[in-house]
Amino acid sequence: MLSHIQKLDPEIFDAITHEVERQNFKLELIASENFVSVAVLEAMGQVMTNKYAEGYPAKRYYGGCEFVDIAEELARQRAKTLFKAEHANVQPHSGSQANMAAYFSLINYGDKVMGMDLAHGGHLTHGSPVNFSGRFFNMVHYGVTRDGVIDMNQVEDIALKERPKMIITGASAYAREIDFAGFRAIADKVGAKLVADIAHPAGLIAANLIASPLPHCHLVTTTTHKTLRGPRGGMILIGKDGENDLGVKTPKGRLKKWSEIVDFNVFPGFQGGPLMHVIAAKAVAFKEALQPEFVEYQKQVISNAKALAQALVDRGYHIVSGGTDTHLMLVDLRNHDLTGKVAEKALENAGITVNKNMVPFDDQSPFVTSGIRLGSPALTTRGMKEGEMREIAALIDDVLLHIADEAVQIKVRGQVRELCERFPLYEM
Ligand code: DSN
Repeated sequence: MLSHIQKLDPEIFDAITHEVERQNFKLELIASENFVSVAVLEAMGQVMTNKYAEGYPAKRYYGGCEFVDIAEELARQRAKTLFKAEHANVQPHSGSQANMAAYFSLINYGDKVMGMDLAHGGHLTHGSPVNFSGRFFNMVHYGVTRDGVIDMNQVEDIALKERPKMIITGASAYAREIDFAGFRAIADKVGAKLVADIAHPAGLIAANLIASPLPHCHLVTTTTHKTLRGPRGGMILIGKDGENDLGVKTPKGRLKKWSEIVDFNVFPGFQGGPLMHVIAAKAVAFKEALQPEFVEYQKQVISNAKALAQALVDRGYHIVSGGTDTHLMLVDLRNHDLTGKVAEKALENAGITVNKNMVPFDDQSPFVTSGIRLGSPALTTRGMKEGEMREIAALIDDVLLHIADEAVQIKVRGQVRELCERFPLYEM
């Protein structure tokens, strides 16, 4: 494996080899990460990377697209089947670019948009002032209550007061199911368009384990690499396509359908040539996600997250909102007198990879934070179950209770390695 890179570029070969080792022998608890199959890896590492294919299948600006057309058409069809969608655009290079195309498909520059506060679990592209969303649009925010949950009455009050043109729902660090039907009722009340960003729970939604936003939203955006377990990338879905009543201006004049306006905004709006090797890998991942084993996997993702959350609660940790309905949880470390930054570092030294994360009503900066976010998708892919989650809670507790004790970190690192060896991942 990788023998050509080894010969040509030993530095990159070494970096990749060390990364394979890191993934194999450390505990990956970052909620937005997963391990793709070797079939998905193969699809990404093949010659479709060489091909320019601006445009869409059967309507390209380049010759020689007959085979990449097959890949993109399969990816689109499989995505539609998986999410019960009438339209899928599989070209966005990332979730952020999918979101950017979604904003400009539904509203105009400068319009008012309501999104979840980043500090309460939202995403950068839901209105952070340092992101395009906060710079190009007039953003207002909703958050969670002191109990850590979204209160739909509060969301409605803010929407009625602010009257946004668009509402973007979805989150990066929210452990509970989102009431998409409730969001649609509020959007209709104020005449707003509704977008759901399902980057985090997309796999759980595809497996029908939590409610789908597709019937309720004008557009749905996602990444393809989190719970969905595909290659790194983005996608836009439309539950029910229809006549565009939006009045969004394009240099092409008034496009007839929402699918047309979305496709126009992805290419040529914000992107040039699509990454055809990644689109082929998306198709492979969607095929995997259509198999019955994928549903079993997602059920285990949720059971594992619940088991980990409960084991941490039993050890005295405060989980925001008290638990999880999904694949992730947010641990508020204030009752342990720890910051997220210190905890992330100590856990990393012990072979446990997590990310520091703001908790609602945090008084620490985003670089320090009072919490850590944990997720079960990657370890569930390795085959770990509830018993291993309880073992991992004990390892986390050991490190955090002895935060400055390097000997404990070294001991736990050994235990982590043993645990990982029981669940082999990639061949070296
Ligand atoms: N940065 C991703 C996450 O970790 O949730 C979201 O884009």
